[in-house]
Order: sequence, then C-alpha cells, then structure tokens
Amino acid sequence: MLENTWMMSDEPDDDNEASVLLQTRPKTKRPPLYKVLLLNDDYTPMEFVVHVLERFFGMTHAEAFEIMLTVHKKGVAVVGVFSHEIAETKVGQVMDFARRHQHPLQCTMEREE
Ligand code: TYC
Repeated sequence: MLENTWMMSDEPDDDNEASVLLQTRPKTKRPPLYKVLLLNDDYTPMEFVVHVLERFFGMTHAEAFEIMLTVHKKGVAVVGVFSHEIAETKVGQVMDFARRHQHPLQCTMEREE
C-alpha cells in the first residue's frame, strides 16, 4: 500500500497513488434487480387478476390468464423483473388497485440473486 508509518490512518486511502494504479478493473457493478411476485388467495376473482396482469404488466389476455392460473395452482408466481424503483411502483399500483376494489390480492417484491 506504500503508506508511510506516520500516516497512522485505518481508512482505505483512495487518494494514494499506488492504490489507484492497482485498480485494474473498473467498478461497473450493475444495480440489483427485483422480482415482482403475485400471491394466491381464496377470494380475488380470477378475471380481476387477469385484468391486473394486462393493465400493469402489459401482458396479452392469453399470457395473463396463464400466469393467473399458475398463481392459482402453485400459490405464487413471478410476474416481472424490474429495477427497485419500477418494482416498487408496480407493487404499489397493484396493491392500490386491489384495495380500491376490496380484493385481498397481495403483490410483493424480492431481490433477485
Ligand atoms: N384463487 C383465486 C380464486 O379461485 C384466483 C386467484 C388467482 C387469486 C391468482 C389471486 O393472485 C391470484 N378465485
């Protein structure tokens, strides 16, 4: 690190010339992505879920029906993968829309590994 003994600092020294030169690979880490999940329940009408998937996730009727059935049978399905901000917006839109129509539909997000 070529740090003089009189520096006595425990902090990483980014401004140290040797450290900068040793940084061969630029840090270009991409931001994490988030899965938006739709959860099954016993009360939300199937047609409502299909409508949600068409309206907020841009699916065709056939795509939306297929995903709705997957959630109905398996309990949960990923309905899209987005940046943190977009995922939060989608979850908010779905939760708002479901609440306004008094359906217990649940939508959540989860960081993708
Ligand atoms: N299980 C619901 C019913 O039988 C349908 C449903 C599907 C509800 C998907 C929620 O995310 C859901 N009416």
